Amino acid sequence: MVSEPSLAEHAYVRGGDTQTPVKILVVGHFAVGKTTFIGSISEIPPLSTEERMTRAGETVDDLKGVAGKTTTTVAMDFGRLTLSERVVLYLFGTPGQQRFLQMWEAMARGALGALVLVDPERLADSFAVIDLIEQYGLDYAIAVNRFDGSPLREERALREALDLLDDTPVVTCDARDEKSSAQALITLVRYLQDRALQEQT
Ligand SMILES: Nc1nc2c(ncn2[C@@H]2O[C@H](COP(=O)(O)OP(=O)(O)OP(=O)(O)O)[C@@H](O)[C@H]2O)c(=O)[nH]1
Ligand SMILES: [Mg+2]
Repeated sequence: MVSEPSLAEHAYVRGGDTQTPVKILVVGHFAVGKTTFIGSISEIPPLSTEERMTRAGETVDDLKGVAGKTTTTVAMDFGRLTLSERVVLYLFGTPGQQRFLQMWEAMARGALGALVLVDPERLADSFAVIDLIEQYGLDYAIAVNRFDGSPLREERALREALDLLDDTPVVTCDARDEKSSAQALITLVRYLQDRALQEQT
């Protein structure tokens, strides 16, 4: 089980301002848009560990619907987003494939919560990722990454399909769009703050 971080912990001083670094995981199944999301939003050049995919991977990673994809993240994505004078998000893009399981222990440590990117056309692919997040006891919000042409699924049906709790936030986003991605993160952070407050009372 991961240690219990809080928004008030690990405050550090920079340039006279007190800022709180908050570690957030951006997770999701293969090709759901994690690298795109962090790339669109990070205020520092995002660290990405992309490698060209080989034919050998075709049997492992399902390229249905993302045939133009030529690279995959082999370790993680990393980016930073200053949300306010007080809160700086450190974003860790974490692969959802089972073969990366051993990375989760390190990734989840100290994380305040997770944004789970979901492709509405591949909902079943998200089950394993959500199981992992719950296993690590992380609070999360769902961001439905709408690929062009994908039908807008009713939120209620999506909640049922993913077996979400009533208070788990669900937002729609376009991972390529900075504003839309920021909105998804703001929704997550507000939810995490509410959860932290609830735990205090
Ligand atoms: N049309 C559309 N394409 C998208 C969107 N988000 C991502 N893509 C494309 O989908 C493909 C996969 O995106 P990535 O960001 O590489 O996905 P990933 O989750 O990092 O993939 P892995 O690291 O390999 O698991 C890329 O070709 C993106 O350009 C979106 O919102 N709309
Ligand atoms: Mg990636």
